[in-house]
Amino acid sequence: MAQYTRVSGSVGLITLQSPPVNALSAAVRQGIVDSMQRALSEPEVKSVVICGQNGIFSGGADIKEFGGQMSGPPLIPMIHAIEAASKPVVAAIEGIALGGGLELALGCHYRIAHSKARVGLPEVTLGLLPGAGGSQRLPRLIGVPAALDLITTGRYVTAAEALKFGLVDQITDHNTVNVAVKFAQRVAGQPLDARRISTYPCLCPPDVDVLFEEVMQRVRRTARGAIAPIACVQAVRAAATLPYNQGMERERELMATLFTSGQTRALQYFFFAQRAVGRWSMPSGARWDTSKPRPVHKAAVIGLGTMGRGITVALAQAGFSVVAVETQEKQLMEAKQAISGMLERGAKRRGVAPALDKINYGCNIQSVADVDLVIEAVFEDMALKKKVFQQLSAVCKAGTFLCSNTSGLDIDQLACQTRNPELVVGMHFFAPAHVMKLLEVVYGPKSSPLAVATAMQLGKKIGKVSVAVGNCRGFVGNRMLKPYLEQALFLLEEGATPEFVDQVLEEFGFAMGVFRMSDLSGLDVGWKVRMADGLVVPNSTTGQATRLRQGRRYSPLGDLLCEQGRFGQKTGRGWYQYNKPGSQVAKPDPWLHSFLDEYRARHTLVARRIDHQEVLERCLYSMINEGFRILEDGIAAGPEDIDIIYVFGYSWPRHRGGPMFYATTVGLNKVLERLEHYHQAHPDVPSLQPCDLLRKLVASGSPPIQKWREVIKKVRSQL
Ligand code: 3H9
Repeated sequence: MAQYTRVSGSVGLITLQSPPVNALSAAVRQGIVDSMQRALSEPEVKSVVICGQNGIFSGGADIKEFGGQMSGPPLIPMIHAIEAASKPVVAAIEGIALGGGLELALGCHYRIAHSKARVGLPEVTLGLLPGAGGSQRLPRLIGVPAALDLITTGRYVTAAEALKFGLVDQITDHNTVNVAVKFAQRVAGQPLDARRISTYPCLCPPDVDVLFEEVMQRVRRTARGAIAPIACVQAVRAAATLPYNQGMERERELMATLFTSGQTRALQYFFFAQRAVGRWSMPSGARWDTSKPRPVHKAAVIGLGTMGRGITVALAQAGFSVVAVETQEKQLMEAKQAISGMLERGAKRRGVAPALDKINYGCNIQSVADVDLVIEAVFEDMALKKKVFQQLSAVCKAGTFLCSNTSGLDIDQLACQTRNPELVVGMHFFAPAHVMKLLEVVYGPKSSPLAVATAMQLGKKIGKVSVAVGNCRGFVGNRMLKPYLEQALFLLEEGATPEFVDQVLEEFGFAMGVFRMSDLSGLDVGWKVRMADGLVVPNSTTGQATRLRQGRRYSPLGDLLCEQGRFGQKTGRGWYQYNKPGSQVAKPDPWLHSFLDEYRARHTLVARRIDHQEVLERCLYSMINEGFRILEDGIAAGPEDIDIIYVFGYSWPRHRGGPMFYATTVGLNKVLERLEHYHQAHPDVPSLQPCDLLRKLVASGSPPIQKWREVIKKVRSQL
């Protein structure tokens, strides 16, 4: 709702009241309409101020209303009525004015912002455009280039930046509402014609066509199939080329197209999923709201390879004191230099001082004795990690949390090396660790809710999206990657090329196809793991046994490449060829094509024509099937956890919501039917066998994803 009061005798004050972010729900819109009518009809009132309660102007349209029947007064005419009002209306912006919230402020005649406020039009991140006049008013107020930047990226700007753009008229460090009320008294009675943004001409640079062309090209390149950024450019172009009313008509048409696209549904699901993962729970019943974290002041990182360096930077940048330990003298010197460089570059970008003094380096594990939490990031080798955990347990003060950055090893085995296994959890960062948003917090059977809560909170403080997951081989992300990689290799055996498989996956929206990604991360990483698992048979040549391991189909293609020293980008050869080692420009490699031909001939495999659909279905549905198994096993508490991990950690296209949400858009029955089909064709590939949970969901009528947890609970209780 919105509360109306009269202040200082002549100012009508409208306060938006809809906690927590004063979203513009039907009740709020009705409140604004009623309050405006009152303010305009009361002769004593000479001007109006609109503000939000609890120091927040507004987080925009109420996203929860999008799925259902719209009720209450619509936003667009409401904002037009404010702009057309005969008395000056001043927006008092505290906290945030986002999306529809900023559009409401743009309908006001003046905008006063607190210096700590942030404003923006983030609709594009929800698969929409600023559809309450924002796409037409913003370019008229701040010019086409700046408006294109804000609307196509959805980025927020500080009050100071907003002032520079001319987006707000004044900023203040004092009580914004009081300042706005005084301002409103001052401007009462002044003419308003020059204050109505919809009447402004849209100022364009002389080369505006070139600008739109360039922006459109950039947006298409980075959108990876998302349609909202393109619609945003089209809407701003309408502002630049059409009279306001026609521009509004174009905004409405584009908005209608976006609203009916599946993409906005996926992105809205994703918005709520990001918040849902913070409400973690463990199979023991421990939960986010009943488990208190312990404060961490000082942390340590053990092992300063690529991951350890990134983790050290992430911690220092967030203000933590860090003890960074590397036992090899040469590595330590190199790491020091690299970390300082990363901190300096980051600080320059953010316009702050580099946090160099937050880090103390050491070459001895004894130097971590007094820290509150340790993150071990040594080489991915169980024996080595066990030794480190034994040492840490002996050295650290009582109560220190011991965390491992392993990407898939058994947390329980590490916990068993320590005196306090309840203080051990996994903190699986993704490379580069100071950039990538995802953190898997892995709890073992002995991990305490205190340890999980502390790791989750630490993740939040260093700007990560943290997801609590159970302990199993590969946790959630890498466990699901396995069948995906496996299918990609089988497709090569059956006739596809790496370029074709990658092209299909990139057209789907992945930043990188599976083979380009393998080349980037290094083929030798998986090779070592497979060797440790006893899967690699060196110099394997022919015979059915070569393609069968431990009773299931196996492709030795990756192993054969590694035997040739083809480890990917770092060696200049992998699934592709590169100009030189370390280069990132992948080119198809004729050698690889003949190698595949010879391989098929040796194994009497007849190459067949494989189409887009088969690549997508086999790679994605086998991965999704593993996701259902993960839910069934209780490794992830809900589908949102999996989807967040895949979007933030594995470049799954956000506008498709994540693998589990994507399954709902395909239709669970179709996913099941196709898995059955492929499993029949490949009975020696267990990852294609549909899992029980998927069957149960289909049998119970494919409920919406928000209801899956109930079915999962039932399935688990039957186990
Ligand atoms: C729009 O405006 C369209 C128009 O152009 C045109 C229409 C015709 N609605 O994030 P938090 C909930 S599109 C409903 O944890 P923070 C959120 O789910 C909108 N609910 O807090 C959470 O609920 P719960 C454009 C909303 O302090 C709670 O509030 N606006 C909305 O870290 C707290 O949120 C946006 O895209 C909403 N608009 O961050 C802004 N916003 O506690 C979206 C939040 O049950 N919002 N909730 O989990 C945000 O970016 C952040 O929430 C914000 C606060 C920065 C505001």
